[in-house]
Amino acid sequence: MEPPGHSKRKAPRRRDDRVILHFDLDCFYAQCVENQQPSLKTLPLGIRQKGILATCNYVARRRGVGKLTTLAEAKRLCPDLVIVDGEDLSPFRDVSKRLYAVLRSHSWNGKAERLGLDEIFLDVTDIVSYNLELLNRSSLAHSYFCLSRTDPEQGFEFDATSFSGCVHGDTNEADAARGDPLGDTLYMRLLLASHLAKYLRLKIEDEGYTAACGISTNKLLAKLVGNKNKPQNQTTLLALNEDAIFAFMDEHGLRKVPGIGSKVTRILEGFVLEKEIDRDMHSMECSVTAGQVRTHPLIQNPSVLDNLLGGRGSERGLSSKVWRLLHGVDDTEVKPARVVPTQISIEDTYKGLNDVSEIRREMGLITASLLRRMHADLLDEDDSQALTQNPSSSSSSRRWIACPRTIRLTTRPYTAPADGKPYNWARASRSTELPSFVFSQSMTSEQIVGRLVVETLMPLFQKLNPAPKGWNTGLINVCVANMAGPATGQGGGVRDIGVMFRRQDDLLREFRNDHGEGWGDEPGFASDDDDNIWDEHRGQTASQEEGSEQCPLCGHFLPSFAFAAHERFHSMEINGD
Ligand code: TTP
Ligand code: MG
Repeated sequence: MEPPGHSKRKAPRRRDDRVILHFDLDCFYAQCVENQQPSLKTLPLGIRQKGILATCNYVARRRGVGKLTTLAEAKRLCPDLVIVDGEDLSPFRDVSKRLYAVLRSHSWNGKAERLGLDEIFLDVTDIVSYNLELLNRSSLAHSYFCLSRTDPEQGFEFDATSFSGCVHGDTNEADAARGDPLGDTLYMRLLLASHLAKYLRLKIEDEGYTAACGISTNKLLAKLVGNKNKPQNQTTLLALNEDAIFAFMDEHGLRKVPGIGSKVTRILEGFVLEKEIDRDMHSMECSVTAGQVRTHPLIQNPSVLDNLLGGRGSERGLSSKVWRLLHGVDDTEVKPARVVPTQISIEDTYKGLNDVSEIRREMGLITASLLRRMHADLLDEDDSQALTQNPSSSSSSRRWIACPRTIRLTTRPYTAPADGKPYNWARASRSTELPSFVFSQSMTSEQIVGRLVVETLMPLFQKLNPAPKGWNTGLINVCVANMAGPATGQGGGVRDIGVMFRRQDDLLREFRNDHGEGWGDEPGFASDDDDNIWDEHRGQTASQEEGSEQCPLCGHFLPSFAFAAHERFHSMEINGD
């Protein structure tokens, strides 16, 4: 019998008309390094950033080493671990961009969304529907998958009587559908998508990189199911009815559901277990499953969640969003491929800089790296290679496809772990117009960097840090943003650039409104920017207990020394470059 005062349990409406692929590159930084030094492929390899391992290869993982392990712990677990410095992100960004281009080039509808450096969502609904129409019932085993509407030569042969890769789900349902495969279009759409996913993974492997892939009907399910078989594998979620989707979702720890943050987890876990949860005990682990919340007798609809999660300052729509996620419902679209990044930023962290010459030197290094990034990302594709190799020998044929109008300097003081103070997240920023000499074709990169540091960045630094000394600078970030069409006198524009930059303006507005200082989406998950539950953490300062602190973005608890690498990781995801 239903408890009094509660309406009937009602699942949110779902749509299963899309097919989404989610690619996650295996041990990404480690693969990049292995490709530079192939002899490392068979050895346990860790990629170091400021005292922790940002990642490690699967040889090391089999020896017990994990992501975000401290160097000392990793060495203890695996004494012969090879450790390579991963501070310079440029090679990772370059590979990320190249692999994204490979996947994006196969999209028909342009819906190819990059998340951080190594995850990509593709909405392949249109390609799959087209190929479903083409299937020949009488010879399914010898089917042909068309990759182009106009060129029938582009495609591959496949066996449409079975899935490619692993399948997760209800095999009884699958058997029933197999009796009349074409009778169940959802089954067949997922089956076709599994073959497309395999083809695309092989395309990535041609470039030297392996990935895991999840195949389902929305981003949430595709991302979750892709984790089932890693590395170098793929999993299709065969959940052909609502109950099968609930069964899949229910088994996940609450905190593992992308979009459910630590604060929500803590409240719901406390409610289910009927006890106060110590917030500092929280990590990505949670003893309560999504199913325990979804099926809780007192949580029958979002209005009950409202009472739990609502309250002053809570995000509008949070409870219905959590309710939908618990039921495996995620209507967020795969965002269209971005032609240019909304902004480019480079930063580094320090153990307290106080000397002006040190500040100037570090600013120079960051600015040089930023300029290289601008050349790679904002110059016409065909020409960027030449410019990257020799930026000072520019020719009039090279064009900027976008010109940032603003330069922003951000700094933050250093907090030593031993200080016993909460980690200082308070960044301060100053912006100004980006000088036009940055786009000069007659100056060398060194000259541009030199002028930018002296004429623009050091004055901004002085405004941000007016005291004559004792700055104790712990972080410097230089960012160019506010993309505009190509500057005049740069060899002309690009066709349809107006459309491109109207989109840019929208993206920038979104970014500025939601995340003033540049923080954005949940790590590891793309949610609608205007429907974002991650803001719950913004502005909080974590208390320092037992040497660990909570990331205000994802709620993950980390040792203090791990914050620099972790923060950089978030900043990459937000910048999307
Ligand atoms: P992940 O996809 O989380 O990790 P991964 O690709 O190394 O391993 P997996 O096979 O499990 O997918 O992150 C992608 C890259 O981001 C990773 O190679 C290193 C970097 N990274 C950080 O710099 N800091 C972090 O806190 C994490 C989690 C990742
Ligand atoms: Mg990965």
